[in-house]
Amino acid sequence: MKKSGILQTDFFGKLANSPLVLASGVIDVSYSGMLRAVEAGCGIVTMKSLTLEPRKGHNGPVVAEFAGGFINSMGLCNPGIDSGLKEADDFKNRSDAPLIASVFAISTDDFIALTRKVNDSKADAIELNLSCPNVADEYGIPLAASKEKVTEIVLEVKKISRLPVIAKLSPNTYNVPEIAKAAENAGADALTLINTLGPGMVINIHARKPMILNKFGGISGAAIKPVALKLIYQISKLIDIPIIGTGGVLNADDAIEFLMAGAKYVSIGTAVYYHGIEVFTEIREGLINYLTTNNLSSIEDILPLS
Ligand code: RRO
Repeated sequence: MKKSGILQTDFFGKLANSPLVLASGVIDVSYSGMLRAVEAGCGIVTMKSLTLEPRKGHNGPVVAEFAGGFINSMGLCNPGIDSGLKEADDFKNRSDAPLIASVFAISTDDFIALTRKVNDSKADAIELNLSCPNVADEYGIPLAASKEKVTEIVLEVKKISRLPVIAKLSPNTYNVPEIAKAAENAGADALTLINTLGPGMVINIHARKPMILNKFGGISGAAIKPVALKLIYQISKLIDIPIIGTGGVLNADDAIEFLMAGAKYVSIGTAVYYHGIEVFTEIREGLINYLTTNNLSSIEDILPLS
């Protein structure tokens, strides 16, 4: 990893070595996976969304590749909040990189219980996953589809959280900007935009069956990048809180597009499946080259489009 300060950025008063974020759900159940991401050049890590109780998730295959990216229906597999936060603390005992604890629930009370646990951990921020597209059979449509629910949950969590609160929203509704504004009005400190698109479906024509056992799943990768960019651009004009942009970032040029759309941080998930964890090194070096070539002295000099 090249040593350079020009990518350093602030994350709620903590120093991040780059604006690159490890997306939730990618090699982030254990502290060692998150450490590897940071060693490769990632500045901030997000953990897999944690629920109050452990969850096995859906039966496999849960992930498949198609021309535009990936389809997944992991089904919220996670070790539960208590074990998950032990990994968070193990990570923080070994690294200064900011860590975002992602949590998932369907009721305000459960979000409050999860927040109390995160308060007692070494995490640097809490992300409310209001937008998993893969558990509608169990829980109904994601909370992020409702302005009222987003408002209530963010308001209540903000009352008790000692950490910055990030709301992760869904692209799968027409009024995302309105919901984003509601999250900010309720006190959210940042937004993560966007969770996976869909659900969608990919079929194996030889086996005559869907590529994943759950049939439908969230779509990530190159196919969703224009949707993410459009929402980030539109929403960044409406709100004053920072945006963690995510959705199809595969290389440094993509990351620069996200910064130009108005994101402050750029989160990377699917690219790790294609290129391994070294993708953070590649993107980091690509960003440094872009800054140097354009005579810019800091990542914050990549300004959003008007
Ligand atoms: O675990 C999943 O199936 C999953 C989650 Br929690 C999420 O937020 N987004 C996604 O695409 N998959």
